[in-house]
Amino acid sequence: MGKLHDVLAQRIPRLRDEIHALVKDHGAAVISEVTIAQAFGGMRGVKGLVCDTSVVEAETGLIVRGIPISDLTQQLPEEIFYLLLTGELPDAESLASLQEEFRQRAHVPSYVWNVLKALPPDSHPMTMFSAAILAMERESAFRKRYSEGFHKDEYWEATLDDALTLLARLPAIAAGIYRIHTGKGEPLPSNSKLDWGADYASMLGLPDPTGDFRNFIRLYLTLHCDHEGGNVSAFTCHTVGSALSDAFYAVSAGMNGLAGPLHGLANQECLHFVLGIREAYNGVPTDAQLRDYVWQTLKDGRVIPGYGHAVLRVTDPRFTAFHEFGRRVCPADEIFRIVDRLFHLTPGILKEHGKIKDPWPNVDAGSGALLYLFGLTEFDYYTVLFGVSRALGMCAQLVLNRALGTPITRPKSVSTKWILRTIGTLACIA
Ligand code: AMX
Repeated sequence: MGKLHDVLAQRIPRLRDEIHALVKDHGAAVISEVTIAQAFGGMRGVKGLVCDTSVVEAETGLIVRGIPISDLTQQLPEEIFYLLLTGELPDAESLASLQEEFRQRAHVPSYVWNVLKALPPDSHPMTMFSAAILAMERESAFRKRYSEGFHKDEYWEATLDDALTLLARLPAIAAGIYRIHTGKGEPLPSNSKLDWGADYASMLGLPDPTGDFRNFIRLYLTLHCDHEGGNVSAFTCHTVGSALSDAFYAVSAGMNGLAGPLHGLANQECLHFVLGIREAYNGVPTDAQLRDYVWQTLKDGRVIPGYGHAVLRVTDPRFTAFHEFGRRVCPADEIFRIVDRLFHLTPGILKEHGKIKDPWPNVDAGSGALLYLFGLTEFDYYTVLFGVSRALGMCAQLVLNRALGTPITRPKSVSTKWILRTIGTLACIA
């Protein structure tokens, strides 16, 4: 399995020893407490998971293996996968070896296309994406080796094998879904001369005379790669994987979480919001009109898509990267100008509104506008792009967890009665 496998094979024993010693020497140290509000409130802020691929700090945003995402915008997504897994960016030889590995595994078997074409035409692209990943489970190296019986120290190798197959095929599958779903025609063939992101862009079949679109897709895939371990898709993938369900089961499950409107589907909601503004004002509104529009949305009890975050308390650096890309490539575009004005006005309005903890734009506030500009106007497809990228993080986390023998996830739940009894109020209520 090439150089990536060899680098991991060399490092994993040391990593196992380090974690083993840490738990043995300090296993009883307390790192978190849980309040009743947290137990009822989506476990926000509870530290009960370990994830070394990336961290998200409230004041800095995404940091991948110690490197702020804003310093990684020039890297290819496959370099990011290597970084997530090993903690280092690959040298030229390691990158070439990983790209070759992807090329050798890139062929999508015909049964996957048959599954996709058999789905009803109104199926959401995320349903198609998750179904395609799940359909490939029959090829899992992990499941095959597990049923034959293999040593738990080798689980990570079979998981890496599955992850490489899955990732290698995702661009063709995702691009094929775009073409099938939008009726643009048969899936286009992969071009083995291109890198992972550029090949995906090319298989979507949209015009790209300047090469800006492929650069944008590379950037998109790099920026969405991972967001530590507790977000819905990563945590779902982790939990399913912890039952030793293989990477196809686990990543497909993670994608189902990503499909939710408060998570990965938010990017399509954002563009919808921006297009609604353009339609309402027949172009780019004045700042006063925009202010009214945002306030009215809040008064109607709706959220401003693309603003707020469960963890972040600053402008998401991934939004900044997209914003800078837009300023360079399409500063005069109407939709981009609305995104830009919203960025200047919305945080102040949300602060004044007073409910939201993070009034700043998240990753989704601007990416849809750029996709739209490049002709990718079918915004129910956008979460699939997010999913192709996020599969990098899900797969890296799965491989590392199998390497460390992370046990099955099983937090303890308690009943409301138990809580009432614990705080001594059950008698008053009952
Ligand atoms: N517009 C208006 N109100 C908002 C808001 C927004 N963008 N974001 C949060 N609020 C409101 C909440 O509805 C909540 O109101 P309530 O007390 O009446 O229920 C209050 O502010 C407090 O919420 P919070 O603690 O600041 O947010 P959270 O951690 O519960 O949720 C998130 C975070 C992202 C789900 C939320 O900010 C939101 O719905 N944003 C809009 C959708 C979006 O952009 N999602 C993308 C997230 C990134 C991703 O995963 N792709």
